Amino acid sequence: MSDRMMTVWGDSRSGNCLKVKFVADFLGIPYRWVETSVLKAETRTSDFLAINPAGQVPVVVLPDGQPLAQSNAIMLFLAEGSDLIPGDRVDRALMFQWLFWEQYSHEPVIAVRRFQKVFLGKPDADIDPLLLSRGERVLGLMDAHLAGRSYFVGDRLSLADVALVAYTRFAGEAGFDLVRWPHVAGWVGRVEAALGLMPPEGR
Ligand SMILES: N[C@@H](CCC(=O)N[C@@H](CS)C(=O)NCC(=O)O)C(=O)O
Repeated sequence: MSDRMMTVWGDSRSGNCLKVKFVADFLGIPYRWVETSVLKAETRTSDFLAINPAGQVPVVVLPDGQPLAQSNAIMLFLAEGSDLIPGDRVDRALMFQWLFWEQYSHEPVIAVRRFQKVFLGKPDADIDPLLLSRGERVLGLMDAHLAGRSYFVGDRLSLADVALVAYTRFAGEAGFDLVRWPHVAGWVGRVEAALGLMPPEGR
């Protein structure tokens, strides 16, 4: 394997980590993947913390040895100059709008509820009920935005779609049946097809 290849430390059940894989695969960027389990606390070893002191995946190490963390920052780095970042200034700013919203309002609800249900095995009664009401609001907002358009920005695939699909495609595992949000369900299928992804098992 080439030394000039990027290394990705990621947990393949994490949407944040899969964002990096999706963009690298879509753009044909080579990488080696080091499976790093969050549940087994492999993000807490001294070797891992030397790469990312925040103790989180994903983190990549670029061919020159530079580490880079934060899924959306990694995607932006990988996709620079590609069609996944709109050339139009307003569309590009709208893509950023959705990327920031994904991190502040979407991921902390949909991903966290999925983590608690699937990975921690918590019964619904033990999960903060706000995660359910906030998740419904998040999906409602996305559904309204997607009514009459195919993608989030400029009617073409962009990093906004990749970031948002990463956990929305697992919304069922988080306890949100996408039948209630048909525009979101249609868009998930469209983005998965555009990225060449199979729907996750059980959906
Ligand atoms: N905002 C970060 C979030 C990263 C994150 O929360 N990673 C989780 C897995 S999805 C993690 O490594 N958790 C382990 C921990 O925080 O201890 C990103 O988008 O990369």
